[in-house]
Amino acid sequence: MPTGLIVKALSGYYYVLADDEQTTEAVQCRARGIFKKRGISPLVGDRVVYGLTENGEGTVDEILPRSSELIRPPVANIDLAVLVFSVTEPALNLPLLDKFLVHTESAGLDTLICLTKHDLLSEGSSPGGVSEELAPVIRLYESIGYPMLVTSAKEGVGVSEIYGRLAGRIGVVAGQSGVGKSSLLNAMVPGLSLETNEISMKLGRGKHTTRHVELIRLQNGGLIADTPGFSQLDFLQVDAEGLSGAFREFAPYAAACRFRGCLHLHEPGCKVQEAKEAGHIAASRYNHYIQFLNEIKDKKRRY
Ligand SMILES: Nc1nc2c(ncn2[C@@H]2O[C@H](COP(=O)(O)OP(=O)(O)O)[C@@H](O)[C@H]2O)c(=O)[nH]1
Ligand SMILES: [Mg+2]
Ligand SMILES: [Zn+2]
Repeated sequence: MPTGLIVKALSGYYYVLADDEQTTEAVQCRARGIFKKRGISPLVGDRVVYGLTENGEGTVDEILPRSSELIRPPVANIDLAVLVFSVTEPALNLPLLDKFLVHTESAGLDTLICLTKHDLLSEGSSPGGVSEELAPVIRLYESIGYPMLVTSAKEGVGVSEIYGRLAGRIGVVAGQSGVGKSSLLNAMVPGLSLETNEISMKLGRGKHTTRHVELIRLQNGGLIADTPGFSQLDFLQVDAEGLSGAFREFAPYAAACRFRGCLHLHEPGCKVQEAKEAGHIAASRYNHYIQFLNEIKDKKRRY
């Protein structure tokens, strides 16, 4: 039986791209009833075994083991999360960036941070360089170990770099609405014309509100999913201790805290707090950690 990749899920159908190179059209498939019974649903990004039925459609018969699974957006087997933030319009939102990073860390994903719409800042920037206000942000996240790209879909800056990092991998683009995700993809894929500036769509209530995820094929063997903007993420899967683990740069200090399970709040002998006081951990990162910790505790209280 043939194998393939689910590139789109819509209205109960799964669109499977065959692994054999002959076919380029995705096969429209239903999932077998057995999945529902087991409480499993196929996800975009799933590698599957499928069968063809007489009417030219198919059935997803088996889901091959997943390497990763995101709930929001619902995608499996992601290799790279591309987090898109505009430097302005909307303003760079570092709490949200840190929140996204908690998610990508706890899902075990590689992450690439793109700061886009750089053309809008260029007045104050040094020639060919990065504007002064961005430099410390870039330095901070690079020091933690996150690759950063400064991009502009409008001027085609940094687009081929994102493309190159997706070669042979499955990526997902995530970020607030209006930051320029679709514009970046349009700049990356010749002939692609994803709708941009979806604000008008949001206002038109009653319009099609189904937010589906679709993988777009790149010529270098990569696949990338655009996602509808989401400004809010909740921490359903992350608990208080997991949260600390999702702040990468805390790890060497957290390991030396006096108490096991230290939450780095006011505990004596907390090396994370010490590192923050000494400036080895950025105050912004520590503060966001505390903020998220409170959100997780609030959430727990409500259940
Ligand atoms: N100046 C400038 N505007 C951009 C850039 N990228 C996107 N935009 C604009 O920002 C708005 C939102 O872009 P869109 O791609 O729809 O964002 P999305 O909601 O994240 O997919 C649109 O009006 C775009 O034209 C950029 O690099 N520079
Ligand atoms: Mg978009
Ligand atoms: Zn501690």
